[in-house]
Formats: sequence, structure tokens, C-alpha cells
Amino acid sequence: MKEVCVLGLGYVGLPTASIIATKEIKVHGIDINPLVVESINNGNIDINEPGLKTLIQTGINSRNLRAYTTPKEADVFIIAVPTPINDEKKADISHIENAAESIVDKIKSGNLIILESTSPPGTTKKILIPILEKSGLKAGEDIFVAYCPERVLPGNIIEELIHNTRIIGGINKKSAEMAKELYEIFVKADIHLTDVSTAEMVKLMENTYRDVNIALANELLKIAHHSDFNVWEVIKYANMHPRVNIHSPGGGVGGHCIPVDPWFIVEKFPLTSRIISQARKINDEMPEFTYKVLLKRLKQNNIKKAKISLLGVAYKANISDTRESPALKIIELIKNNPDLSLSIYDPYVKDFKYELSNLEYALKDSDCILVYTDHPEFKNISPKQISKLVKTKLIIDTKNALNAETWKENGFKYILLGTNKNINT
Ligand code: SAJ
Repeated sequence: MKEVCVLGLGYVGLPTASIIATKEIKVHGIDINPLVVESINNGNIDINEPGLKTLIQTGINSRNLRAYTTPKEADVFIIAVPTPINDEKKADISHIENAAESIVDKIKSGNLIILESTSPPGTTKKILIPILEKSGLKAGEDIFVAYCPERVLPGNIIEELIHNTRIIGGINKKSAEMAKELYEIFVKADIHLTDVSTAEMVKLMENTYRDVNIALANELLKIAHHSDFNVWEVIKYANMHPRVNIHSPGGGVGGHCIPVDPWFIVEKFPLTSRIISQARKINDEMPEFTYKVLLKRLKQNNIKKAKISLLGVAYKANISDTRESPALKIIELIKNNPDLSLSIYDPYVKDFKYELSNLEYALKDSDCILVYTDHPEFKNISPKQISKLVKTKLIIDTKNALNAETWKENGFKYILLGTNKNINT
């Protein structure tokens, strides 16, 4: 294999391009954003991912990796562009269509085209192939096509790119085997071959499984507010059963995958996908549920005008990514309430839609601290020191992120979401 062209230099395409470039293969990285292209060629990136910058710089310095705004001819094309959802919860596959169109006049007989983007069922056969065949080349005979979903976890991408099992769906045996030859170059795990429709559904079901399981935990959390059990302890002890793995509840589900991908199944099979669509709704309702808990607690403490200190806006712990973060929804609700003011602190996030404060300013004169992301750094906050800053010693923890006892010892009313017994404390 001589040359690979990767279309889309985001969270998946860029690490993939960089890692292939370390294997003595010429990689052309393509992105429609000239600023992204320029910064990659200068060895800089906006994506905050362990090990990625070094990998890119190695690729650029070795001249095996170079970014461009338009595709170049190659032996293998990998499409790794985003597939977001629109306001009607329908997949927007325009980036896949545009990427495919952009290589129609670049592909040659014998080329392999791989789709990695998470896609609605049928995308490879019904959308990708008809566009590629505009070249006059027949899929399965002249050109080869495979669907190989990315499955890497933001925050641990490089490690998972190498060590996660890969599933490859080929439109025929030869396509799947050609794709295997490429992935074998950098994947140190099993590679399984199947058909494209199965591979598309594998990817969607992985994230859907997680979403449904989180929804189950969130439903249990809501039930806890009508009873006197502690949801966190119920889950901890239930998970000691060898065949139980309930996920963690919280203020909602974020990121660009889990809250998006299940809708791709619902869109195609609306009448049959009942659990899947219900789970999506349950998880989407969590910021509003949390907001109601917040209002209730303020009322119980006779606080009419309140300054809320929101800790954590990244969609999950240890990362700076705020895409689809559930915190965005609760921020809107708080901002639309004239009796509430808001300050926001997140040790990881630098660029955000709303103004960010440092920790001290965020907590100054606070009436309620609202912990929304379980960043480990929040455990280092000293309730003793905070006592001098805040106006009211009230804290709501949506993620079981802090040590309750230390806060209580320092006179705080510590409310852990999903533990109703705190109502009277
Ligand atoms: N979350 C919970 N409770 C849990 C686990 C997660 O509320 O028990 C929330 C998180 O706080 C976050 C959201 O879910 O808001 C998503 O986080 P995540 O860690 O579950 O997943 P992502 O979106 O960072 O990455 C997922 C991964 N999929 C699976 O683990 C099945 C990753 O492997 C995929 O490659 C990625 O989606 C993707 O690109 O599709």
C-alpha cells in the first residue's frame, strides 16, 4: 500500500491519519476547513487528546503526513466526517455525501473506499456507493468498499485506536479483506469481517446499549426521588451481581455520539424502536429534572434570588469537549429565570458559548453550588475554604463526584441527586 487519503480531520480522522503515517505510508489528510489544514501542517491542533499532538508532529516532520483542503489520488480513501442530527432528530449525512462527491474524479480502478463515520442503516449501500459509481467504476468489481466504524473513546483515542477490536463490513469478501490489510498495519487487536449492514448496526447498537442503560439508571434516580433509597448505593450493590452492569445516572447524556446515534435507528424503524426512543427522551429530560430539584432546594432554604455556581460544563470527566453537553440545557434554564444568576467554572474548558470564571469568582457569594461534571479536580476543592466565599452553604452534586461527609462536616447542605433522604437534612 502506497498512499492513503483520509477525509475529515476531526476526533477520528486526524488520529487515524497520523497513526497510519507513522507506519511509513504516505497519508493525505483532507479537511474543508483551511484553518484546520494550516494548523495541522504547522503541527498544532485544537483537539485536546493525550498523545495526539506528538503523533501529528511526528507525521508532519517525517513528511508522511500532510493536510490539504481538497482530496488527492490514493490507493485507499477513508471517510471520517461528522454525521450530526438536525432539530427533527434526523441524521444529517451531507458531510458523507460531500466527501464522496469530492473523490468521484480521484478514484481509480483497484481503489478501496472505507466509510468510518457513524451512519444510519443503509448509508454505505444506498448513499455512498451510488455517488462513488458516478465515476463510471463499478463497486465490488472495479472499486472496493467497506464500512469500518470508529469505536474510540474521547480522552483515550490513541490507545483505543490501536487496542480496540475492529469490525469491518465489506460489500463483498475482497473489499473486507482489503480493508483488513490496512487496519492490520496499526491495530493490535482482533479484526472481524462481516457485511456492511451488520457493521453499520454494530456501531449504532454499541452506543444505543449505553444510552438505554444510562436511561435505566436515570429512571431509577427519578424513582429514588419518590422513595427513600440511595440510587448510587442500589447501583453499586446491584452491580456486585455477576451479570448486572447498571450504568451511572446524572444530569444528562452528552457528547457527539451517545445522544445522537440512537436516533439513526429510530429514524429508520420508528414504530419498532420503542425502548430506544424512550431512553433518548428520558436522558434528554435530565437537565430539566435537575433544574426542578435545584428550584425545590432553593425554595426549601427560603432563597428567592440566587447566584448559582455551576461546576463542570464538559460533557464528561477529564475532557474539555462541551459538544451536546447536558450542562448547556441547564444553563439555558437558569439563564431564563430572572431570579437566578449564574457563574460557571470548568478546569478543562477554555472556549465556551458562555462566560467562564475562575473557581474563586464562580463561588463568591454563591447560594448554591451545582456540580454537573465529575472532574476529579473537584474533589480537591476545600469546603472549609469555600465556606468563607459562599453566601449559602448549599451544594447539589449530580454525579456523586464529591466526598459528602467532608462537605457536611463543614456545615454544607449536601444534596446528592437520587438520594431523597437528604430532603430533611
Ligand atoms: N454517561 C452517563 N452514565 C454512564 C456513562 C456515561 O451519564 O454510566 C454520560 C457521560 O457523562 C457523557 C455521555 O454519557 O455525558 C457519553 O459518554 P461516554 O463515555 O459514554 O461516551 P462517549 O460519547 O465519550 O464515547 C462513546 C463510546 N461508546 C461506547 O462506549 C459504547 C466510544 O467508544 C465511541 O467510539 C464514541 O461514543 C463514538 O464516537 O461513537
